[in-house]
This record gives sequence, structure tokens and C-alpha cells, in this order.
Amino acid sequence: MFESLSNRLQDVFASLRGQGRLTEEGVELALREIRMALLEADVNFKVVKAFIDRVRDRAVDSEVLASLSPDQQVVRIVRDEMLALFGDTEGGLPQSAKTPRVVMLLGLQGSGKTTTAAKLSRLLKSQGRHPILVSTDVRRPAAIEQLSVLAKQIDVPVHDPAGEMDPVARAAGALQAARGKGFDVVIVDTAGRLHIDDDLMGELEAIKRAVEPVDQLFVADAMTGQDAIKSAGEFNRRIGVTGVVLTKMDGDARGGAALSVVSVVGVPIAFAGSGERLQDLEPFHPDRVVSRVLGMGDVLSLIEKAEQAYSHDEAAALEQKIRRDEFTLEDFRDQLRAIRKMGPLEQILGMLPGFGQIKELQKQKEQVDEGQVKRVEAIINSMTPKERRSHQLINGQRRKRIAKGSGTTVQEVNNLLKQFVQMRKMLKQMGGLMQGGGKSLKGLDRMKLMRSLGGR
Ligand SMILES: Nc1nc2c(ncn2[C@@H]2O[C@H](COP(=O)(O)OP(=O)(O)OP(=O)(O)O)[C@@H](O)[C@H]2O)c(=O)[nH]1
Ligand SMILES: [Mg+2]
Repeated sequence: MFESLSNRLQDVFASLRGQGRLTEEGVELALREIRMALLEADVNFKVVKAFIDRVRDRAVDSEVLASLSPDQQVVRIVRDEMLALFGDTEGGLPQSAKTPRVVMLLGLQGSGKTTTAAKLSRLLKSQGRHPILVSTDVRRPAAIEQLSVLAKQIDVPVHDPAGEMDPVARAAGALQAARGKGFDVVIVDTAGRLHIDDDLMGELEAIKRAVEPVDQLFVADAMTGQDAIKSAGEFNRRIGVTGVVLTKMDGDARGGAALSVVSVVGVPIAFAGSGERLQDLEPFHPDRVVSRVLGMGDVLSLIEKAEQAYSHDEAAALEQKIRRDEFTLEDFRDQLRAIRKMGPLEQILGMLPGFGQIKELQKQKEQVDEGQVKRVEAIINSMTPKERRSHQLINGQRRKRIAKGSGTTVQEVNNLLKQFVQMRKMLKQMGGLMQGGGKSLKGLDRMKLMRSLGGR
């Protein structure tokens, strides 16, 4: 699922890579592609429109972070907005003090209600709850038996009085049994229909009145895309839906249903089913799904770290210094510290996609030695403030003293100074390119920088 959407979005991000800054045309072009990608993934068109408008607003009037490159900025905005699509949800069932808690499953025929009933009871049991199951599907032959067979596999009791064929009586009986025997959750499986009809709705309403469920979960087959959403809206109007269970996420659904359901129905996705086995149900975690869609889970956390380590003001101040050729060893040390705040270099580099696979980069990774970075810092710390501000002062005599003070060699001090001078030159050139815009040294550029330093 989400594969093709994911690929297309990543193409969009790739096309933004290497651009110096976000221009309005660049954003528009990217938005057009993102829009197409979402529509092709079967996301509801109204949802797409609202989504694109919000991304545009944010990208153009840009609370642009100096530490991010254009593609990272767009990824970040798209990620935020996708998360917003799913609403603020942790997945799972919301808190409720009601005991026994009745969970009623609703949905069209074959959407996965019965399987989900069993999966959910297994999940709740593993969380220390004591569920009991009941089938109210008296119409389809063997439907009751199906639930019993599944329940046996996971050792969860079912309420199944022989010969009782009234759906309401079966549900009410289960609730009574739960009260009497100390079960704290009653999961009510219901009958499905190919299409929504009055008969079915009437029956569901009667069951609902009899057992007053806390949760009315709409079970939607992700493979049916927009149709699932439409019927969710219908069930919501007639019966009320408190949450959605998206099943068959393991199939080749395009994912649009998942991305539209919350906006259209207005309730969160509570669980996602991803297989036929009874352990294949998980509370729905929007952040993980979004990371997967954007294909850059680790890059996202890298972006977060860069944001934390580097404020906009710091970036602007640094940029000014570079322009004026005032970048000192002290600034250099601050940069070093900022980058180390992001975490161990090893770990940061490991977050770059494909880093592990590329041999050449693997070699560079080995060169980024945490110890070396620390030595660079020690060398700078052993300088006097005056020396740090004016590196030209540092003659042979001073170099010897600094080496001694930092527990390094004169050779190492020489290397550092040489690199510093080179870096200043490079920064100055870069500074010339960074006109206006406040786009300064970006996170990843800084890492390259530090790599060249920490390296040799
Ligand atoms: N691959 C996959 N199959 C699933 C999933 N959930 C359910 N199924 C399968 O979908 C089919 C229908 O599931 P049921 O649980 O019987 O669906 P239902 O909604 O109870 O169907 P009715 O009672 O006839 O309305 C079964 O073959 C399940 O094994 C899932 O998450 N992934
Ligand atoms: Mg069923």
C-alpha cells in the first residue's frame, strides 16, 4: 500500500533537491505533482484540494527554516499536513471508565468485521483486559461458527446460547453475561450487507439501543478505496461511528482511503489490519504511516534534530559573519558543538538514506571519528580568546603551546588551522551565493563541512 504514492512524492522531493531556495514557481510545480500523486492514490478530491491549499500557504509565506534545504522544507510541510489529515490520534480505543465496555463493529459485507472482532479481542487480552465475543450475524449461515472458531484459536470466550437467533437478544445476553462473570469488554460482531439497506440499519440501531456501546467502529476494507469512505459516511449518519478500522492494508490498495477517511467521516482511524492472521491488527499510528509514505522516516527525524540544534536567528547571525568575513575559530567551535548536539555523528550519517549501501560513503563514515571532533574542540579550547578571534596571530610558538594544552600534536594544530582557512574561503564563496533570502548554511552542508574537518 502507498507504494506508488510514496514513489511519486519522493520524485517530487528529489526534483526540489539542489535548488538553492524555494521559489514560487518551484513550489507551484511541486504542488501540481503532489496533487496528481494524491489523486492517483485515490484520495478524495476535496481532501486533495484542501491539502494542496494548505501546503501552498505554508510553503509560500514560509516560516522557512534556515537549516533546511528546499526539498526538506517541502517534505516537512507535507508531513505536517498529512499528519493533520489523520487528526490528532494515538490509535487504539480512547479512554473510558465504562465497564463492561461494549465495542460494536459495523461495516459492509466482507470488510473484515468478524476477523477484526477476533483480532481486537486478542489485542485487548494481551493488554490485560478480559474480553468476551458475541456474533449477532444470524443471517449468514456459519457466521456464528466462524467467530467461535477464531475465538478458540486465541482462547477468548464467546457468548453463544444455542438456538438464540435474535440479534438483539444475543448482544444483550452477552452484556449480561459479561456483568455476571466479570468480563470488562464485550465485542459485538454484526452482520454485513453488500449495500446499505434499511433492514440492516434498523437491526444495528436496535442492537445499539440494547447494549449502548462506547465504541462503534466502522470496519472498512482499504482495498475498496473511496467506496469504503462513502459507506462510512452513511453508517455515521445512521448509527454513529466513533472510529474506523482499516483492514487489508497489506493488499495493494493505493492508500487514498486511509488518507481521506478522517477528513470525510470526521473520526480517527483507531486500528489497522494488515493480514489474515489474528495478530495482524495494530493501533493506527499516523506518524509511522506518514513516514513510510514519504519514504524518509529517518530523514524526518534528522530534520527534527537539525531544527532543534539550529535556530533561525543563529543561522542569520552566522550568515552575516560569513558575508563580512568575520567567521572565527570561535564560531567554528560553536558550529561543531551545534552539530554534535544533533547526536553522535555516526548516528546522524547513518540516517541518510542509502548511506549504508554506498561503499564510498561508508568509507567516509568511518573517517568521521567522534574522537577527532573532540580533539578539534580541545585544540580550539586551548587557544586564548584573542587567538580564536584572529587566527593569524597563531605563530609557531603559540602552536606548540596549544598542542601541549590540548594533548595533541603541532601537526594536528597545523592541520586544523589549514582547514579553517580553507573553510573560511569556501564559506565566503558560498556567502556570495546566498543572496537575500536568509537561507544560510544548511544542516547537511554543515555536516559536509564538519566531515571535512573531523576527517582530516
Ligand atoms: N489480507 C487480509 N485479509 C483480511 C484482513 N481482514 C480480513 N481479511 C479477510 O477478509 C475476508 C472477510 O473477512 P470477515 O472477517 O469474514 O469479514 P466480515 O466483514 O465479517 O464479512 P461478513 O460477515 O460476510 O459481512 C476473510 O477472508 C478474512 O481473512 C486483513 O487485514 N488482511
Ligand atoms: Mg462476519
